[in-house]
Amino acid sequence: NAPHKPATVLITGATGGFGGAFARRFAAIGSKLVLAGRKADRLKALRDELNTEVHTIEVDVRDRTAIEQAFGTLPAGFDEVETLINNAGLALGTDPAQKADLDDWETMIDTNDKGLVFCTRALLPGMIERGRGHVVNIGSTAGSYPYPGGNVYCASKAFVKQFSLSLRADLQGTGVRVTNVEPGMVETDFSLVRFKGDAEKAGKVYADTTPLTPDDVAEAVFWAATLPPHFNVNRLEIMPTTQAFGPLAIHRT
Ligand code: NDP
Ligand code: 8X3
Repeated sequence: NAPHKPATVLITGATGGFGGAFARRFAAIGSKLVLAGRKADRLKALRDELNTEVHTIEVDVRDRTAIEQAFGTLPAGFDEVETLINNAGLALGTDPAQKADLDDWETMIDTNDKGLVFCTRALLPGMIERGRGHVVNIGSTAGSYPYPGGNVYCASKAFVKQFSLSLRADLQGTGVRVTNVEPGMVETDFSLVRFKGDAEKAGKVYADTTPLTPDDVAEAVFWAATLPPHFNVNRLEIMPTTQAFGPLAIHRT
């Protein structure tokens, strides 16, 4: 069976680790790409590297008006997005809730949740009209398994999981698919961003282990997105073999 080829794929956070890997994976089968991100130079470099038709959009997913405008006025040839990959997102800090920076919390909610909702809402009507589409959200194992200092990041990804499942309920019968891909540890700039540029602290997250790579995650997304249209993957949880679960914590006096 030849895989289903999404004609046009829109990727948010295309300037980051996962985003670039997703772009390369879909370019390899000739999907047209809409690449959204905040860094114009990285978008241009990726467009120049890829051997497929690419439209780039410089936009912050937290800017609702800008998202509505940019996604609502895609140029001919790119305006029928079949697969939306809601990937833009970040974690900031690992301080306990009682010490965490409220601005960091707001940024995570605005980006990981509100931004994802803005992007989804902007493209859903077109997908429904065409009777075909796929919203692929990048959740996280953090959305299922809390850890100390994960507080709002974990909660923001739990939102993504439940929003994905709720979307499925609303979209039944429309032909539009929804998948939440939930990776564990993957080496990208994620930890560098989380620790605000502290490379030593970020490096320790991945030291002496074998994390997943962005290409591994791209393979999972690609699998779900290229299944035949009648086949919906609701949730796809993936992690490195070297990662697993710990016991519940018990405070003893
Ligand atoms: P990166 O830091 O490499 O990439 C994050 C991407 O999100 C960047 O392109 C970044 O753009 C973009 N982004 C952040 N804020 C905004 C914003 N306000 N508007 C537009 N774009 C924004 O990390 P990853 O590739 O690892 O992360 C991608 C997604 O995967 C995130 O949602 C993350 O939560 C999730 N994830 C990551 C895991 C990991 O271990 N790495 C595991 C599970 C999930 P810019 O460069 O402009 O900041
Ligand atoms: C990223 C995975 O475990 O750092 O979503 O939260 S984790």
